[in-house]
Amino acid sequence: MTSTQPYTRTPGFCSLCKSKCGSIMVTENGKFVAQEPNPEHPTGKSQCTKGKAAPELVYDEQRLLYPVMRTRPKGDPDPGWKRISWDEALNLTAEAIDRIRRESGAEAVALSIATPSGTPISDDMRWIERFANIFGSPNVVNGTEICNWHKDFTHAYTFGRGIGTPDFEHTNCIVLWGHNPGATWLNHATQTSAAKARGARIVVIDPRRAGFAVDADQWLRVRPGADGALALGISRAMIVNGWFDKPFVRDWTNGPLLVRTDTMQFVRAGELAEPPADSRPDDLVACSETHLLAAYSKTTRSYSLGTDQLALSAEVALHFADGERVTCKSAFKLYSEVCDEFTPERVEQVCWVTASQVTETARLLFESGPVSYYSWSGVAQHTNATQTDRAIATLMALTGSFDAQGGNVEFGKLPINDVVGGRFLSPEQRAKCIGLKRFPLGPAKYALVGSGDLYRAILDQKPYAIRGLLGFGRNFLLNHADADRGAEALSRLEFYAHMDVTLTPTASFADVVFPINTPWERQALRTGFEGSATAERWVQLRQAAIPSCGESRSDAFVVFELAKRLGLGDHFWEGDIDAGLEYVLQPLGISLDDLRKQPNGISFPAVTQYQKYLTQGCKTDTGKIELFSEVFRNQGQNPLPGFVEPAESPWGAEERSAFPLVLTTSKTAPFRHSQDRQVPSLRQRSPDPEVNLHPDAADERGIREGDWVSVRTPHGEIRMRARFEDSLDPGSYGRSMDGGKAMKNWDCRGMQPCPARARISAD
Ligand SMILES: Nc1nc2c(c(=O)[nH]1)N[C@H]1C(S)=C(S)[C@@H](COP(=O)(O)OP(=O)(O)OC[C@H]3O[C@@H](n4cnc5c(=O)[nH]c(N)nc54)[C@H](O)[C@@H]3O)O[C@H]1N2
Ligand SMILES: Nc1nc2c(c(=O)[nH]1)N[C@H]1C(S)=C(S)[C@@H](COP(=O)(O)OP(=O)(O)OC[C@H]3O[C@@H](n4cnc5c(=O)[nH]c(N)nc54)[C@H](O)[C@@H]3O)O[C@H]1N2
Ligand code: SF4
Ligand SMILES: [Mo]
Repeated sequence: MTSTQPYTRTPGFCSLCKSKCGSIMVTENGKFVAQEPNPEHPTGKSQCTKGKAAPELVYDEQRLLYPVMRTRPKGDPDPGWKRISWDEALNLTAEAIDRIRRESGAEAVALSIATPSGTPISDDMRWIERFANIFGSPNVVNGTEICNWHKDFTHAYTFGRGIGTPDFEHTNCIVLWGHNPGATWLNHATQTSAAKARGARIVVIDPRRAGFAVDADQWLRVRPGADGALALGISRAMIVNGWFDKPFVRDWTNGPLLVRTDTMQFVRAGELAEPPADSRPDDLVACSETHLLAAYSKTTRSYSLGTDQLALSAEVALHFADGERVTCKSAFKLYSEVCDEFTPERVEQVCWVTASQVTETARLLFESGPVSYYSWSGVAQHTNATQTDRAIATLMALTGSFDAQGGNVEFGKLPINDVVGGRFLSPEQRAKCIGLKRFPLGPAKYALVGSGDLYRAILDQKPYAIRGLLGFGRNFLLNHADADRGAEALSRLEFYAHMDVTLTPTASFADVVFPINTPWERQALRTGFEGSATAERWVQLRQAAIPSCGESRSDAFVVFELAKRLGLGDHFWEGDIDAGLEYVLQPLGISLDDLRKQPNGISFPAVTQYQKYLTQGCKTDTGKIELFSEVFRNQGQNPLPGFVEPAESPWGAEERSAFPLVLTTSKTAPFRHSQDRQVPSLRQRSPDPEVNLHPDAADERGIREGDWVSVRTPHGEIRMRARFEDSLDPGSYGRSMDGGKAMKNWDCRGMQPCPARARISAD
């Protein structure tokens, strides 16, 4: 490209997926012609095929370019879309949700949001969440239950914060646990490769040998959904061989604290016949190797004895003030007892990983610290994700790398004004979140709702009726379980407005659909990229490379306009999005204009503070990393990590012969979830929905490579093309690459979350 050509090259960033790669947007005579990597940007070293296909996404013929409303009944195969003006669409929507709010309360209107890790909705997510809070709805469906619940939320029950970021620059060992960054997070993959090149060890836990598994130091081919047992088994090997950071576990986990074995609650000093000296009644209690009792204050997070005197593994019979004598064990001892059940031999049987690999991995983690890790969809999409996460998190606590250089850290975030505004949602409204009663520790605690709960509220009015939905992209029918029930629920909504780039199967149940533009047609402010200390302190305003196609607009525009019509304009800068963004930036002392002048972004000095727990403790109930969670216990959950067999596994199922295979899922590099199948350069890389299976499993069924086959679960059926993959477990295992989501297969409803029991047969 030379300067004589009529090209303009503007720095931006690609927001199509989690990676948020710094990019250069190229236009030619007002037409967007290319997106290229931007090596000067902290996340811009490389670009994937989807990023490269950006112009095809922009000029895609399937795009919705005008607002439309339906003219035919819901459920009719043809919604009879009629073009309407933006004003009509906005007025109709505002009137409908205002009416529902007046009649049934704001909680009767739910919001759904597409994933910010696989769509550019991240550009405007803050405004959608702000709208939910200010409008007053505690019912936001964002898919956390099948995506990130474990790593971002469950993790906090153990560590007081989410998984954080692997400190790629300093780590000596990276564990990829159900995460395949080569296909899903380019910036993570680039940094993992760099760490590997300078000698970091790589451990991959994945049922298939993909990405970094190919030449990992350890690749553990786990049975889908059996990760919890594997984690407990590795922990056991670390404990029995002494391959763990004992001083760290003693000082910074709640391992030394004593638990009554009769009630499974922490011992309180006040209940003891002879409380430790100088203790307060609500202090917790630990003991020394010689059974001298020590008080622990949750407030000061300190013991009355030096921690070097504390016994980590303790069992004592204590006299209580009510005259009872109760056996009490330290949390670490209880945890070790759970792990003890998972001998290498048992793990081999349950997890399909060899016994020797369990021990070798435990030793490798001990010898190659500091250890960092990332765990994502491979763990998230199972019914046992919460307990599996507890098992993985407590295993990682044993390494002592938590928040240390080279471990998983929280890099310093930029001080910006929060506009999401959780404070606007009153405690009374929060308490109305539809899943809260059933799962008080789950997503509902954060005013988030699973699709199952949404469908129940719409169809069964339980706990009350959801009557309206504002759908920001989320494609329920292709990405969530039980699509038939989903379709039924969506068709029963009194009012449903959907915002999308294209008319999806989910949108076909809407009353009104708003056309949303693509990232290259809109401005977006990003305050902090992920993956490194420098990236976290990078602020950039992406400018629109071209005007929006047709009448498409951003999600922010929809939100700001709806707010005005609902009398909430004062919370939305009376419709002035730039004013809102200026407010976000205020504490940084920079303006949008400053950012416009520096389109590559502005970097703020990166200061990484490691081991913050040394001064601040952990934001958990006991102020320490929780091997034992009284919070879980008090809600009737297992206070200790444990292995729970996933609900849909054929393991132990009665009618195993009907569905003998284990089906799981993974993402493919060219596509994001239900998207991108219409993009020619991407589709040619994977023209058909594919199921991978071991050649022996195929042979048994008379299936040849490339055959169309039926994949059945107890819930539904899909046709896919068979691809052989000899890295999979040979006996009884198949894997769906494309869980019923190809655009050409919009009618493939009914796939369940994984692992599912499945049967694969020749067509
Ligand atoms: N079988 C199977 N199911 C899965 C998964 C799997 O791996 N296998 N993965 C699960 C995971 S991790 C997730 S996060 C969910 C994802 O579930 P969804 O968030 O529903 O994911 P997508 O299919 O990417 O749908 C996003 C929709 O948003 C639209 N869209 C794109 N850009 C924008 C925008 O800027 N604004 C708006 N308003 N809309 C936009 C797209 O056109 C598309 O219709 O799926 C889950 N379901
Ligand atoms: N190209 C592309 N990139 C994406 C997305 C996309 O759709 N396409 N989606 C974005 C989103 S929303 C998300 S959540 C992330 C997810 O990013 P990843 O977590 O990397 O996504 P997956 O490929 O679903 O799962 C990771 C690995 O888990 C393995 N796996 C399957 N079952 C199990 C199991 O039971 N145990 C273990 N240990 N592993 C298992 C799969 O074989 C796969 O290699 O990707 C983001 N980036
Ligand atoms: S990995 Fe690809 S799709 Fe994701 S942000 Fe980077 S270029 Fe865009
Ligand atoms: Mo996700």
